Amino acid sequence: MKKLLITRQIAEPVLEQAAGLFDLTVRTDGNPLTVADAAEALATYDAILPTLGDAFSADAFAGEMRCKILGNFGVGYNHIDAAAAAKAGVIVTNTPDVLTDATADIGLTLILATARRAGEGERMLRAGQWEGFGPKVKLGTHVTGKRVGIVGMGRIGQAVARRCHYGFGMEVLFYNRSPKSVDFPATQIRSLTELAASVDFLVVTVPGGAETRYLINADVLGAMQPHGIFVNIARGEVVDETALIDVLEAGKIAGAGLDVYENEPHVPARLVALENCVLLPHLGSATVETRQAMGQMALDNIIAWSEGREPPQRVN
Ligand code: 8YV
Repeated sequence: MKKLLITRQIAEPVLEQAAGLFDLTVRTDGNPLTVADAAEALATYDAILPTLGDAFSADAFAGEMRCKILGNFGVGYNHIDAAAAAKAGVIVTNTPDVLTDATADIGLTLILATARRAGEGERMLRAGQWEGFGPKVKLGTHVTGKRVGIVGMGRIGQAVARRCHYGFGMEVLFYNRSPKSVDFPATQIRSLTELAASVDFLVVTVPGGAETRYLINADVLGAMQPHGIFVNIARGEVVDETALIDVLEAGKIAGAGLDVYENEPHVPARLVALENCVLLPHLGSATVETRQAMGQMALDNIIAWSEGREPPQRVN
């Protein structure tokens, strides 16, 4: 039997199926693998099902290699050096599509919660500070009919845009590295700063990794309008977090809704102190249905490899 490591406690039915097919080890430690842990796992197991943050950097692939496949649990795999893996003969797969809707829903949750000051209102109520209805209590920004700018019109970007257009009658503008046509009304803008300057809501949905690191920098954030709201459901490293905090503190933008951070799970105290931010703990794909589907897809890729078939969601 091939040795499989699953690095976190994922959905029970997936674990049960894996236990029937492989010599299975499931980590109980909630912390991600360090580079040294990752290197040891690569030398010990035939297959690994890793999650966000497990440090499969180039250094992890430098040593002894027993592993043949990393079936990543998640669409984003910026914690895996896929090129180094390929060089070491390790297949990498991911879990696209199954989490698109859940992640887009979190995007809309953040747009609405930030614009309508839901976090602030909830905190006030729970603190026993609500003094009753007032015509001017916690007035927010209208969402319906406004203009949204999507940064990265991939699967998740399109799903956010569709919700904005069909659900909220919003005008959709977007920035994408390559020309992109979509099956709903949306205008591609060539410059990211021009997009930032033109919209009421700027939503980031690009993949993480070296190519998009700090794509959202002080220039882009500085171009936003004072009533603009910034939303990130991609990866924290896509945004210069300090620059974002600077514009928020200075009141140069109206607020931010964030699901991801530069150094998760660390969230800077300056960000936590800002009332006009809605801060979620990386919940993008966190529904029971989606997390089960992700686990199943990751395992199915590993099963395909173990049966000598091409893993369907191979990325390297
Ligand atoms: C996952 C995500 O929960 O799929 C992704 O890229 O960001 C999350 O929704 C995470 O990757 C789990 O490993």
